[in-house]
Amino acid sequence: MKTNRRKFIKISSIGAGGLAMAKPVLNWMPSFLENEKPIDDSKAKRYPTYCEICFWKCAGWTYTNKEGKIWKITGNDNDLHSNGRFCPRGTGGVGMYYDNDRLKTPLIRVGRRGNERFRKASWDEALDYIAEKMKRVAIKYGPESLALFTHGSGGKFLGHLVKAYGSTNVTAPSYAQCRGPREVAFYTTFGSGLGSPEPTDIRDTRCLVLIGSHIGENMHNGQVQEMSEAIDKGATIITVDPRFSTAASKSKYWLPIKPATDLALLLAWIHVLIYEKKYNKEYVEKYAFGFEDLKKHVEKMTPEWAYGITTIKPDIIRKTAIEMANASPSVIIHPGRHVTWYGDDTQRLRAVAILNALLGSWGKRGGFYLPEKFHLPKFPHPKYPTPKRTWRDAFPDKYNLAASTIASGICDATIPSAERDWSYKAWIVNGTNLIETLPNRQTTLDAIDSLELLVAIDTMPMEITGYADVVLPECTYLERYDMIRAAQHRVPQIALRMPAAEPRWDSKPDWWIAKELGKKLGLDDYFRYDNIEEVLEWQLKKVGSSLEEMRKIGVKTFERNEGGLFIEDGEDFEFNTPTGKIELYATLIEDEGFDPMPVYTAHPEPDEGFYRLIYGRAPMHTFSRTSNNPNLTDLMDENSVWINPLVAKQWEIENDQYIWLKNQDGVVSSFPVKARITERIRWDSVYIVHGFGHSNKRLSRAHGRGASDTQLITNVMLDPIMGGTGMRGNFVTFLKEEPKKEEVKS
Ligand SMILES: Nc1nc2c(c(=O)[nH]1)N[C@H]1C(S)=C(S)[C@@H](COP(=O)(O)OP(=O)(O)OC[C@H]3O[C@@H](n4cnc5c(=O)[nH]c(N)nc54)[C@H](O)[C@@H]3O)O[C@H]1N2
Ligand SMILES: Nc1nc2c(c(=O)[nH]1)N[C@H]1C(S)=C(S)[C@@H](COP(=O)(O)OP(=O)(O)OC[C@H]3O[C@@H](n4cnc5c(=O)[nH]c(N)nc54)[C@H](O)[C@@H]3O)O[C@H]1N2
Ligand code: SF4
Ligand SMILES: [Mo]
Repeated sequence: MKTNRRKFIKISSIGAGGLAMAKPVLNWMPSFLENEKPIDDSKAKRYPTYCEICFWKCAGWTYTNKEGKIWKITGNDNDLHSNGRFCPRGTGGVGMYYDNDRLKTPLIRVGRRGNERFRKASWDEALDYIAEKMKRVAIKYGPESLALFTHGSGGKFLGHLVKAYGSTNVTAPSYAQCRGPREVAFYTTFGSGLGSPEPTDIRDTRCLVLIGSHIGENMHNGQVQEMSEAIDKGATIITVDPRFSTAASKSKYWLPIKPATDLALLLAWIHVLIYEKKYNKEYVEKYAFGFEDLKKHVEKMTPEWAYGITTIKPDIIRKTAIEMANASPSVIIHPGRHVTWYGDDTQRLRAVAILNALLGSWGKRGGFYLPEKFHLPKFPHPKYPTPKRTWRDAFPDKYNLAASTIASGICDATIPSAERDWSYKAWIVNGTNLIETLPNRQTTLDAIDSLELLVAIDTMPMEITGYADVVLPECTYLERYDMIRAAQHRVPQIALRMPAAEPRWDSKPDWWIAKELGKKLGLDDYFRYDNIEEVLEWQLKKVGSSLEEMRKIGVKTFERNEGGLFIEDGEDFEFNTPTGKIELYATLIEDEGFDPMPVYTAHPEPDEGFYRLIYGRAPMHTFSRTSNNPNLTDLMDENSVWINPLVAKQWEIENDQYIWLKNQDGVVSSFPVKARITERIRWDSVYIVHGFGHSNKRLSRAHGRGASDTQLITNVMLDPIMGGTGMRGNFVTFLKEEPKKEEVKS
């Protein structure tokens, strides 16, 4: 335990700046216990789970105390995602269970949509209502006009239901609002996307380059731990960020780049590596396609050229390029995760992929490993019907390289238009708060206005539930089974989630909701089991395990059987691209009519008196999902706006003064936000943590606290290659007085 404790403190010193991770546990208060139904068969006990507070999905244990009540959560020592240690959010997950603001019963809307007036309903009545509407939609418009938006584990069950019903429109904002561009960029370069967890071999890297990616505030557990290990082993960290992030504070080089210009820096680095002959020649000759074209392409993109664009000095650009080259192939230009920034994101990430290729890091120790995931057999069911239409029909000849459905695209295609002869008519929204998640809120509201059915399945009364016709309360991850976690990693591993308590109030798991709704839709054949344990037992037995075994061990590790973790030196290796090589020159992108090599284009800049709005994460919160969590609000209960002291002086804004933000389209933040005056941000930008400024009054701790970045993101820079929504082209100015109501648009 001693060594664990030491490491545990170390992670928090990269992350929450030393703030005690154990605080949420100590803070656990009996006053939350009202209504709790424990599983008290064995009193003090531990139950395996994997965390749902973010999508790293760390496996751990939920402990119950002597009364059999949920007490604390810790990591599972054998889990590759957590190495036995949870981040502050994961530890604070207990608060999600004890939050008395939770949704308690099914609700059916009364009156106008969005007026937030509901009546309580039984499950039977609520599901009958939904089934009736779904049947009508299928007859009138075809089942393809229903879409499922889902983020989180329960989506698997609902996805199955929706496909059985006849629609393939299953989408998550974690693609076109998050990692989509990097998946397309890496796929078109290396023939493989990245997935989650990213296969970055950070623990053994000698040089880690972070372009915006703010590990340490972005608390993806394994990465934070590996970065800490790499720093201990003397790795060089280079951070490119207009803000002095936590990662920047651990870096040898901080490059405070002018926002929106990263592609110029990346191209200049490529120039230096090629023209100063510092790239990994052997690797490139053996595996890469298009080197001569690339060389010609970047001929004039010198550090001096990039200096004028990025404000990063030429000698720093050269020095950092040489640092990377010296570490080759144990170097990682991190692809980042939330990469939908400026609309040319696929091309920026292509430049990141090309740099990694020139440095020979793909498939190499200390670079990118070749991940493997465990394949669990699928529980048998009849074939799904073939839909007449898919989401692609709404965008003929567009976004062909997008591998997943585009959430914002479905939203757009819900608003009737003369250009289309059909539009979406029904949404099921599970575990995603679209009002705070999709940019351009007015479009989301217009789409919702055009719907004949909106079902929201959530644990909390979030903004999206306020607009639903029917709200269904899901129980939290601590009160339910879900599908076995079988994520990729260095070796294949599976993890079980099981309940540690009975669901509070009248909440139910998604597997149950999908099955019962399926029955009411006459789809019984797709749900040939009485409960989820049967499905899990069937799957586990097929791979030589059992529920009984998994309940004891939580995670099970298997041997690799798809080849080595790395590409051996000199090994012949065929990449899954049209040329079978790493495509420095991307033929797939060229086939779609776009530049096969990334080209820098300048983006609009703020007018006088306006500042670029950038946003990111705080170590103790996940998006909007934790901002009401009683344990985590204790650590941070509102966001603040970071402003450079020069700017603050000019505006006569004091530290901690509450102000309002107004964007380029005249939208004013609904609530005031505290100013944080700090040298840690460039003068041309302001920064806020995403997930605050909640407008739903039922969130007793989060309502009205801080500002919502989403509300201020009304200008979207669309990625023409894959439909991602670039969200960092918005500019704000400051209002020191509360604006008159008529000025406030939403
Ligand atoms: N403005 C702005 N927009 C963004 C981002 C940003 O930084 N700024 N980030 C983007 C990124 S990277 C991503 S990945 C997306 C994420 O966006 P979302 O997927 O929408 O994530 P959350 O905001 O956490 O919303 C999750 C919802 O799930 C509910 N929930 C939590 N647990 C459960 C559960 O067990 N069951 C059910 N049914 N519901 C549950 C929560 O109460 C909440 O309403 O947002 C994107 N959009
Ligand atoms: N604690 C916590 N951790 C999380 C999450 C969470 O909600 N909470 N969410 C998870 C999810 S889904 C995702 S996708 C990831 C997102 O995490 P990352 O992929 O690390 O996020 P980024 O989009 O890189 O955005 C944040 C950083 O970009 C910087 N930035 C802004 N504009 C520019 C620019 O023009 N150039 C450069 N170089 N930098 C810029 C900001 O200052 C900030 O430091 O985090 C994950 N981890
Ligand atoms: S990183 Fe933290 S919040 Fe995310 S799954 Fe792991 S413990 Fe949970
Ligand atoms: Mo994300």
